[in-house]
Amino acid sequence: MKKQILKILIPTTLLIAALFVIGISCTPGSDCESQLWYADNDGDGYGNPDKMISSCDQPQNYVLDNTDCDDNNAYVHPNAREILANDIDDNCNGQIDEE
Ligand SMILES: [Ca+2]
Ligand SMILES: [Ca+2]
Ligand SMILES: [Ca+2]
Ligand SMILES: [Ca+2]
Repeated sequence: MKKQILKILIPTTLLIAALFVIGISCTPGSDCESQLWYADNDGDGYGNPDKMISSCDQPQNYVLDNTDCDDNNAYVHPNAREILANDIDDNCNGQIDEE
């Protein structure tokens, strides 16, 4: 009778132990919270809202910002000064060459 109990008990214990180990081995990923990174192609520090990836660590040439309206022009970003008469929305406010 005792042997039968052990026969059931041992595999159950092993199974629980195995699940515990699997659970522990999974946790290293949990202390890293993945976030969305946006491509900063022109290197002005402002990201392209159309080009994003999710990652824990900052990928090269990616930033957390997503407000660059022209990621091929480092002079165009939300903190840039509007340059008149260049037909470009330099400061990303949706208006071209406003005063
Ligand atoms: Ca940029
Ligand atoms: Ca830009
Ligand atoms: Ca503008
Ligand atoms: Ca302009």
